[in-house]
Amino acid sequence: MNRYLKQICGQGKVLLEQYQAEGYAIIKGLFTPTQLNTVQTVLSIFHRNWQKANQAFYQQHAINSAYLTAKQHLNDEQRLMLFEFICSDKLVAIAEKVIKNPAFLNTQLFFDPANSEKNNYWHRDIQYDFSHRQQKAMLESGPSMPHFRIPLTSEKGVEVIPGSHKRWDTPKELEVRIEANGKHSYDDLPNSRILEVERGDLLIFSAKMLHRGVYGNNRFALDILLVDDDSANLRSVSQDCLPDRKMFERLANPIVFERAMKARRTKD
Ligand SMILES: O=C(O)CCC(=O)C(=O)O
Repeated sequence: MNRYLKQICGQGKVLLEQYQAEGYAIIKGLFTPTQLNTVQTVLSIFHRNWQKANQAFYQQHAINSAYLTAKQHLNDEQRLMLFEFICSDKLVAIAEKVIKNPAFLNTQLFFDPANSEKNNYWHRDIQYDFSHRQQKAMLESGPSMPHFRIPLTSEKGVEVIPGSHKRWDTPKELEVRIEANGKHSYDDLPNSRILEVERGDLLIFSAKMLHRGVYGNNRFALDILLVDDDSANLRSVSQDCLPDRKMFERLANPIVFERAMKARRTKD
């Protein structure tokens, strides 16, 4: 572990406290240019192939893609590079500060919409699968759902409502988020904070909180989704997105993927 990482991990309590209190934390200059160059090469190949396969969706709606480690758009050598990065000592040491036993859930790639008319939108990631009652319960307890965002360009980042990962919406926030009473989900909200990030930084934010993307600066950011190994969400991880057995010996911390495999095996 290098000196900087030791120092960050030594500040693990501070990191955890900020993440728990505000729903996000930024670690400046964590990644070296060499690490990022390797990842960027693979992400660019993925993005080109994904765009070709999803032209209409990309042109009209998309702001992100997912399942980067699957076999559809990358060969095994390229996938291995992503797996190596995902379970590198650096990321895992930091993930362990905010999650007890980190397990791999998914990856996403965020970019600027090709459609310049596309507005950003306030949301919580839990709103798509759960009722309001269930969402409220998940905000009171339940897994924290961190995204580990690695920006490949300096970008305007994500706009968040600090603290909203553990409380329900104010009446105004709810109207905007669900577009009630003539409000739009892109309307500005009070008490928001824009989390600008630079290449080299790591942003950790809870996807349970009220947030929206801030488009521009040709953003290109990898989100790694890790969850605690007892999360029910792990049952949805596709085998196709996990490393093959023979790749395991090349990985620094294969346990992150092994936990996901174990959860899949016990799903029935
Ligand atoms: O960067 C964005 O577009 C927002 C991020 C987001 O919506 C998400 O991670 O759920």
